[in-house]
Amino acid sequence: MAGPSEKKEKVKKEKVVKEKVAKASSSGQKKKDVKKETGLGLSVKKDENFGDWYSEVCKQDMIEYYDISGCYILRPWSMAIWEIMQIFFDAEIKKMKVKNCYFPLFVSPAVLEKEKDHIEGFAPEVAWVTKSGKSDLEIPIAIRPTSETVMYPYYSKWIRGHRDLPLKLNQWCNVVRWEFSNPTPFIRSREFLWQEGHTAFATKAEADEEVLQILELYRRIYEEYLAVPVVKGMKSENEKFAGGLYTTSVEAFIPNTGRGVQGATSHCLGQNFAKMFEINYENEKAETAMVWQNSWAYSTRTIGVMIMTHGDDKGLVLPPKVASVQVVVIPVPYKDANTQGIYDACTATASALCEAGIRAEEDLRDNYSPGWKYSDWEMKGVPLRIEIGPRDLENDQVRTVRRDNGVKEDIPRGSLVENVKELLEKIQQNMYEVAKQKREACVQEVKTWDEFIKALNEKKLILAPWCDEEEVERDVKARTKGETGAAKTLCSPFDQPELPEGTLCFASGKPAKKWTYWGRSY
Ligand code: 87F
Repeated sequence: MAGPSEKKEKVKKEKVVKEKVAKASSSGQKKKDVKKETGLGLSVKKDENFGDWYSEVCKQDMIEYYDISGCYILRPWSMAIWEIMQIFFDAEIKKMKVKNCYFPLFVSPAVLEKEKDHIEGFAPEVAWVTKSGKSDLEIPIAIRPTSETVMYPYYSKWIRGHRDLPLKLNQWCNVVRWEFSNPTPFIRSREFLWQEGHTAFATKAEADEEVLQILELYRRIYEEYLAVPVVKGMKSENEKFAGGLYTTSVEAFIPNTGRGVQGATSHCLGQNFAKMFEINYENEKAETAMVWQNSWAYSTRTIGVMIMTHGDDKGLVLPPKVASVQVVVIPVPYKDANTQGIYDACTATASALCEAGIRAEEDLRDNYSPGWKYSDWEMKGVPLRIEIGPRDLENDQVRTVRRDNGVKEDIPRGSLVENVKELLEKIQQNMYEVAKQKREACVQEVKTWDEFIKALNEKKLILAPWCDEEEVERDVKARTKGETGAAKTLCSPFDQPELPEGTLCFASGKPAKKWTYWGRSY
């Protein structure tokens, strides 16, 4: 039992904590109050202040800021996008015989530090739980930043003979990395959602093949779902996952900031972890052999890349394939025209679309004008708007308005479903094409250091012949260090342009080995 003085101490401490909490939340409140109340529409333009534009767009419907820096609430509007990608990817990896599992969030220090080399550089980002209630834990517990060290002791246990291979597991989970550089919703947050796949094979050839199969799925998520063009390629020795053998990635590019962004990674770990965790098996010849491993992940960062790529001065622009509402139907009543008839037509239109598998919704709110609703749904990024007014009712048609390019078209109600399906496909395709053109316009081939610096200052995505030496990449980083971050390699594209005999490295003047993309990055 606590004595009176201890009790007093407890009350005092609780008061301090309460005050701290109140202060933290009121300062958050203040920020909100100060923010200009803009009503509908954004207060910043994408071209004028990209950073503010991005956070404003995110804050409209996708996320809510939280009272812990770098942590964000994913609201239904963004979570739905995550779920749609999840359904696609989960089904695809199941076709590849990958099975889902779930490992604990907590990692003991012994397990976390088992693989010293790999954890060393990352150590400052690991978050620890040190208390339960008011008492210190005897041994602090880490929160997973990734799960290699969590999972692999059990791979060692579960893999005994060649019949246990391949072992292909995936988990959908959250991870925590206590980042210190500026947090950005979706792009860099301290907690994020991802899938992490961890597989083990008898041969390197099988592992190599899977690395590329997974990378192709990541390309499809970006290009087919998010309508974001990406480059598939190999990471440099400096930029690969240090614990692995080689790293492949899909890389996106944000023209407004001139920054590359690593979209997802698929690593071949080689036998490094197998050695460390003794993941051995008895092969057909009854010899002891070591497994070959891969790991791969994509995260909620995908959503941020999509927002940055397609959003405009009116707000979000969602690709139809990931939009939780693909079509919104808005009544446009006019004076004493047949208002009920218009409302009924809207409901019927949305139902017909839903029945055909299109995600449609009618907006019958009677406290907003049609114009207000147009802006509201434009801000939310809904790909297609349907308007129904007295004239449309009369002509047995509806008016469609595309979010991506504003094009209006009247379509007969008789062919509603086919026409809308076609329009959604066109929007999806067009969004990809436009994004690709914008990216292509930023690609700059350079041959010399001067050209490189000029292109870097012009926010280009730089493609340069490189000698592929670690020392040279480090040197480029050092020579380009500035307020906006240093330039580094993004990847060497698998699709290599021709490299004529005698081409020299732009940075070292040594013979070039390959073309590599360079730039500042997120
Ligand atoms: C931060 C703290 C501790 C990245 C970290 O990419 C450890 C790490 O290991 C860490 N940040 N990494 C590399 C993650 C590699 C790998 N893990 C599985 C992936 C794909 C999924």
